[in-house]
Amino acid sequence: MQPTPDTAFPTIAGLQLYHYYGCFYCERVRHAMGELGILIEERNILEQPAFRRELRDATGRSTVPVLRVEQADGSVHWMPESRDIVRYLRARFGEEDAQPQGEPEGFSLERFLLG
Ligand SMILES: N[C@@H](CCC(=O)N[C@@H](CS)C(=O)NCC(=O)O)C(=O)O
Repeated sequence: MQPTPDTAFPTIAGLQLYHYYGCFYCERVRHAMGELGILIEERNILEQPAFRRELRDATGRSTVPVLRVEQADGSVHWMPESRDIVRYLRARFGEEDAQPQGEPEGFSLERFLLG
């Protein structure tokens, strides 16, 4: 049987987010998705062993989040690191004139989630 993604609504073609709930770094990516108003197919590696296997086969690890990106030429790029994923999504789907944010000191939950 084929594993089923978590997302029930139409999603952006060619993008899949390997994740699980309760993972802070995954939450950072989901927060950015909400901010950008985009839906990406979510593949929960704890609920679906087949997704975990796909991830391990591709990256050699089961660390999440990882964004699977199908490129125009048909090749597939596996993008780990929540900050890199957020940066990629903002560059691709964000406002063109959005300014990059600086790096203020001290911990802030909001900054953590915003990436
Ligand atoms: N630097 C990574 C950290 C990712 C990370 O540590 N993810 C945890 C879950 S929150 C994980 O997958 N740990 C299990 C493992 O590494 O196998 C990021 O920002 O994406």
